[in-house]
Amino acid sequence: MADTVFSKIIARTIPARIEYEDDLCMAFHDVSPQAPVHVLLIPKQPIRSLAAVQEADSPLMGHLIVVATQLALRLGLENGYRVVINCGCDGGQSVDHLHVHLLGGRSLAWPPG
Ligand code: DGP
Repeated sequence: MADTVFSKIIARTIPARIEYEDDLCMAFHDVSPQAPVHVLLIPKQPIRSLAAVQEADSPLMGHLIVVATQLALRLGLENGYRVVINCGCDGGQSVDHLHVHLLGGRSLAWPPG
């Protein structure tokens, strides 16, 4: 898989506001926040997109969701939040490294554009 901006953030060759890190994943603040809290959670393993996830990735995907809920608590999103994974062109994915958006801190409209 080609290097993306997110692998460079994992390697710390470009800076990011890192909020959380463990052996499997990293969370950092989005450079272009769409809500008062907008954190991206990425696996360190470079999976291209949600469409590339395999059965064997189930524990990793579960871990990402659990960490997202813990970050939501830590970041004060007690009124609720949204967890989004954009996939492919029509899904609005712009970086080819699977990432989970955690958005909150305001009331979020539905449906998305
Ligand atoms: P998506 O459209 O779902 O692929 O979201 C990609 C997000 O990544 C988008 O909200 C902007 C964010 N992003 C892109 N480049 C960088 C970067 O260099 N640093 C950080 N922190 N976020 C980035």
